[in-house]
Amino acid sequence: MTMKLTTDPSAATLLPIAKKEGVSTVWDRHRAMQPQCGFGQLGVCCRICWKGPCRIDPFGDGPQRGICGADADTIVARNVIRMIAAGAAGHSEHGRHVALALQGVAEGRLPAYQIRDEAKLRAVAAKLDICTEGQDIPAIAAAVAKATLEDFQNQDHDAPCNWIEASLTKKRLERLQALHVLPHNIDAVITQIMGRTLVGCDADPVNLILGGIKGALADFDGMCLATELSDALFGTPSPVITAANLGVIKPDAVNIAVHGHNPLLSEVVCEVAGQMDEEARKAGAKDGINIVGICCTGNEVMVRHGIPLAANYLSQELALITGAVDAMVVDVQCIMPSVSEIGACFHTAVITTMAENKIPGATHVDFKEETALESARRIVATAIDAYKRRDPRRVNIPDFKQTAIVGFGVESVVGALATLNAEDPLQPLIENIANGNIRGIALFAGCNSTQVAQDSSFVTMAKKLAANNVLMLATGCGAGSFAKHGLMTQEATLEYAGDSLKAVLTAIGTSAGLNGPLPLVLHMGSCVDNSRAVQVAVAVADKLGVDLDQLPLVASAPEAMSEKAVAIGTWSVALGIPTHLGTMPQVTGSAKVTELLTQTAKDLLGGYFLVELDPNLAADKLLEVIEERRKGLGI
Ligand code: CUV
Repeated sequence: MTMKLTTDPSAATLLPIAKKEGVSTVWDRHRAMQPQCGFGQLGVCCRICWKGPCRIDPFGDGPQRGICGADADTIVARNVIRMIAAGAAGHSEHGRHVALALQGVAEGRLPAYQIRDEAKLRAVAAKLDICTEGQDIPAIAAAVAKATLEDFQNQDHDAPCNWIEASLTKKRLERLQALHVLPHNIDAVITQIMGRTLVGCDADPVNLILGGIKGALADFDGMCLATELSDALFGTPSPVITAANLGVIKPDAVNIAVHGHNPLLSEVVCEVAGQMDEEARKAGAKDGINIVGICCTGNEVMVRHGIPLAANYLSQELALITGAVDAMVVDVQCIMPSVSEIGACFHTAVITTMAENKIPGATHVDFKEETALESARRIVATAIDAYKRRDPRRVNIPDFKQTAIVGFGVESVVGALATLNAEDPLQPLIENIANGNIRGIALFAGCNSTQVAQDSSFVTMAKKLAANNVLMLATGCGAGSFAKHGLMTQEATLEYAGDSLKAVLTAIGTSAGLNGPLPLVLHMGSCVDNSRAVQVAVAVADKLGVDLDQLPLVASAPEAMSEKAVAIGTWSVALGIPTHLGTMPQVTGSAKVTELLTQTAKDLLGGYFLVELDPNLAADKLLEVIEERRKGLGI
């Protein structure tokens, strides 16, 4: 039974305990929800006004138009672009927080933060075309923050956002400009989507989808700036050896799980935990404080500091069922509201921190950048207090953890390649792609979903692509899956990589001082860090003088579920990348929208969605796409 729900080995220990304790998990609720609403699955349910809800009969017998006259194409298109708007809002709100924090640091207002990576800040300034000559670090930070915040303020429709302009190939920008889908202002574009999808507004599915693509590109803009400014503030990732899965929770430590997305909170919690370690020991925790990560906050601190990852999305509740998490500190996004109830079943303090993200039953510690240290101290003290209430008889920490070598940002990938060719670091990568040692590159991203046995599609696809010599990058819960299942190890490279891929990864890893190959899948970070993968692709495309839609590059979200994944997938398509989805998107109630996203997009943008629920077939299809692209390049 367990294996149908999840392939995470720690679930086999913990699900029976959940049952015994009377705790319902995401999988219980999924089962209770069956059968799920078919109209919703097809995207033909419209709740945009309250003459409705309306739904279109997919079999053609019942109503083909809603009460206002909207047909399935209009309804599906409106629904999907509202998802994009929500996803873009989440990512760019995260980005805005980081940009405002950078501004605060520049102005000396935020004692908890500093510019930890000055070189990165300078590189970002150069990228944004900001002159830094004779400027000190605070002045550069101020100028970078200003240029970034313009992406939320610019009112000139013809002037694209600064970050997107600095982040794509020239050809791609021209192509997107010609379609009028380059965003000029993240907030405005999101607002436009909400406005044009009101009752009685935009009814043209093509026009709606183009508006959605613009929203998705605003999402991309928000991600680029979130990633790069976080690097400047908190450090740029470099390879680090750590571990993943629930076995990283320690029986004799005060365990604090940081969960959500935004590093502004988790970074300070990590720092303060170090300072309060002695207090935890005094409370009886002989291993002091142990921070573990969940979801993308987990990925952020994992790639920057080697903090171990306890869980990806679907196993967040299992972390609590170990009975050994003393505090779960959450910020924004992907936090199941059920965690407060489960925490209450045990001794766990579930702590919300963001004014706009509260959960009934959780403790709220208001987090503001200005008073971050105080809040973090309160959070850590709450965890130590909770630890004192922990019942050791209810502790069940599964004995599963895997080593994971993580932290492959653009800088570290280029740095590793530079050990082979210092003058022209990209050359070895390009050579190996051209000669076929590496057939292509696949970026795995996105969530877990209860529609797929947790992690199974990620792992199945990765093993097949590896055997076929595809270089793999990963972010988000995809990265979490691979880390938990041991695919971010050198052993995995030796076991699963095809011969030529193995040879390349070994050559790079060895010359970069790793004493063996690079791991089979390179962990690039959180969801916003998908922008890192694009940066690598843009560098390769620029060097070859081609556009992104010519590269043997594919993306896959085999277990996607979040509206954010809809936004990411759509910009991926807009950048020219064939993008696989392994869960059924809620658009199939409109043949027109489905065709737009899976076929017309190919002509307009070069990228397109490819939906395949079977991970084996999906891998085959991506391999075919890669070969087609190679042919196009004549390699
Ligand atoms: Ni942002 S969005 S479930 S945590 S990847 Fe994980 Fe990643 Fe999806 Fe959420």
